[in-house]
Amino acid sequence: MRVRVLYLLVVTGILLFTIVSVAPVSAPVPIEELAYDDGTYENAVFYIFAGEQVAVRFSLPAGWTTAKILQAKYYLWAGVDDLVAPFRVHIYDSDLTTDLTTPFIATPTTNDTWFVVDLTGLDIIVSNDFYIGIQWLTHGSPWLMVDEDPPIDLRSYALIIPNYPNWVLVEGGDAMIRAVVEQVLVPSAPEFNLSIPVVTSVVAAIYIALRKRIGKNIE
Ligand SMILES: [Ca+2]
Repeated sequence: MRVRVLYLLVVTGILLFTIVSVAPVSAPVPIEELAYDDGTYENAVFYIFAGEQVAVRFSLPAGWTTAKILQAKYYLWAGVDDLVAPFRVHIYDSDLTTDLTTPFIATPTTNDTWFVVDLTGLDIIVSNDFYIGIQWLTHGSPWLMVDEDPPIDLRSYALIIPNYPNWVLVEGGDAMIRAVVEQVLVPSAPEFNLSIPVVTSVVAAIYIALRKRIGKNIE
């Protein structure tokens, strides 16, 4: 009986060793900042009325099928009013209509630089293009800066009420909104090789030795 128990323990050890030894090593999850501006502004969206919006369309990096949106980044300026007023954050699906999360108000804490909105806790998962938008709550503030250097990526849209009640493409520049995304990797099924033909460890060596002893006992 003692030999059988010992045999069982050793076999269990071998299986665990095998599973651990073939388990895939987890690689760092890729994170990328999606940007269509060059980081310097030449113009701005300003004197916008409350309720109006600007949004930028983002595409996932090549080879990515799914991603989690970690941050929305807005390059804002206080402008002549010396005020960087709160605004409403919109994350839209690829139809530029469906909210991927309930719109919420963000209060900028910076001026003339990137204001980062943390989205990690909202668990926004996308598998297609998406939009990040700003909806003004205060007339004229904040200013959203615009990159007018070529190339113009034609990804910026504006909803200017009442002149343009539908979204229109902004052709003169790239609104300075960026997205930080993390790739969502679909785990592949681990491949276990349970045939252990080669003695590659101390445990395996003990196993072989015990098999010999057990064989002798049986004989
Ligand atoms: Ca520029």
